[in-house]
Amino acid sequence: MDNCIFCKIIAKQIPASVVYEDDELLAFKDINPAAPVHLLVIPKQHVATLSDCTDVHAPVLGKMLALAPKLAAEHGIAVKTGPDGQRSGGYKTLFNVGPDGGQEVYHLHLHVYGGPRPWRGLG
Ligand code: DGP
Repeated sequence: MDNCIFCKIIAKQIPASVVYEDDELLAFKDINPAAPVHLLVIPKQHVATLSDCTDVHAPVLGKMLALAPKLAAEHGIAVKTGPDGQRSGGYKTLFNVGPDGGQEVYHLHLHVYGGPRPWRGLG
């Protein structure tokens, strides 16, 4: 898509701090992080919003979600379980969908937030 900022990142027409890339997906650091770790996972094929997704998008949506725990492990925010069974760490995954969902960039993206709190504007 000509006017899509995330398509331009995929095409390397504008810079981004890329943390993962394969044939279908790209992940990079959010330019305006709301948490100490704030990554975006996007499909390389342009889809504007989750609201446009159908069953045909299920495989790429699954890949996006499955990438989150791998990125979390690489960025030190994975859930850890201590010897007493107590969990620590962890992260939040989020799709903003449409205007009321707070979506500003219309190229499907999964937010991955983590790290020590407080985080900006997130529960
Ligand atoms: P959303 O509100 O869900 O559409 O979030 C879009 C996110 O995209 C927002 O957290 C800021 C981020 N973002 C916007 N433009 C750029 C950019 O050019 N580079 C990077 N790395 N992130 C961007």
